[in-house]
Amino acid sequence: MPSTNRYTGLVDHYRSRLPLAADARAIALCEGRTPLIRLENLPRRLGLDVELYVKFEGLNPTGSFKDRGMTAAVTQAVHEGSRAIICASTGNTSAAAAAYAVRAGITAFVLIPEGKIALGKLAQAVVHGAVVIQVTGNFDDGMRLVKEVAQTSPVSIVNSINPYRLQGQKTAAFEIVEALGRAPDYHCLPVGNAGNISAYWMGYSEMTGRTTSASRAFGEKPAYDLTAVTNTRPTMVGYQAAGAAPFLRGGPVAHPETVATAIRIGDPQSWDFAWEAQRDSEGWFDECTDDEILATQKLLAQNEGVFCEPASAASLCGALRDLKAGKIRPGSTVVCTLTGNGLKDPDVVMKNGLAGLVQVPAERAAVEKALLARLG
Ligand code: AN7
Repeated sequence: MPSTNRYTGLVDHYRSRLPLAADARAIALCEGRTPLIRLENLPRRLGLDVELYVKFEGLNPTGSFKDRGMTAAVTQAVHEGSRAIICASTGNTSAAAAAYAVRAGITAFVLIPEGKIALGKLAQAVVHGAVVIQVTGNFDDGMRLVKEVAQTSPVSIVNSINPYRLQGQKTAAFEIVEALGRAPDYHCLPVGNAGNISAYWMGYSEMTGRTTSASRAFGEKPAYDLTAVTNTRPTMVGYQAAGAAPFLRGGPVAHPETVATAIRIGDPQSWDFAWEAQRDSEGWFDECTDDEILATQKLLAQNEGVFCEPASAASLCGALRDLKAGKIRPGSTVVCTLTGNGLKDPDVVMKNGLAGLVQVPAERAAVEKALLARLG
């Protein structure tokens, strides 16, 4: 237990609800406790009858939800004596792995796809001193290779096939139930490898005293606290990028393509867990085009002051569409997870971002003229 009330991170805070040894030293960066922001302008301007929140996971220490899973996975790996971790990544997992490895004093190996990774994420892996291995292939190739080399090399896999990753990530659902006093009616997420939607479903389920298949990876009745604090669970809704939508196609996609590089994944590792979430919550999967995703990223930034990365905007994009269509019941409470921070990938917004730039000589009159022309 921490010796003061200072919040140190989710491992110490939720230790009784996690399958970690009591004496495992938390490898932590104060991750978690991210804001649940109620959207005010967008629902009003769009005329939607909804209580709509975003869980802004971009405010975790490395700027994405991956920190939740990484603190748990690295805490366990170090407890087991591991000296090195490895992951394949579209960017955010590698950023988190790199940072938590530094914190633990161990080595991180990260396999990233050729090109197609946001520069900010690569910079994070580099600055934290991870060994960056660029694979001439995509994320799915990297994932396959990680599984192969981990069979013979002394490295711990910290992709979400590591069950401690989902354990850490389930705590986001705990925080939401605590903040709202109950579970939302709907929870919407972007889906890539499908670990996060599986983790939220586990978290919401455990808040009602139930288990899921992901919980039962730690035994039929897991040796951690399942005390019920609410009786309802949300309908889980997963949104994919149209060019990388295996859940819509019914099987792996060989050549995934999307501007939302974080979810450019064709062969999701948590396939069965995610279908369980869909089935048991009576939810659904849907897809968003790249244009819709980018438009939603901008809509959110320009109406609410929240800047998320493209992949994250998929959750809000789909939710707004399903709200307009009435597929999400009017009057509902809806939470969308914004998985990552927009600052990681400025290139995508700067492509057309300089179009509105106003250039003037360094003179007061010129600046005043520019102001007047825009004050209406
Ligand atoms: C911002 O970093 O898979 O469905 O290697 O970075 O749990 O995979 C990232 C995934 C959504 C999808 N939003 O979550 C990686 C990686 C952002 C992400 C997802 C990712 P999952």
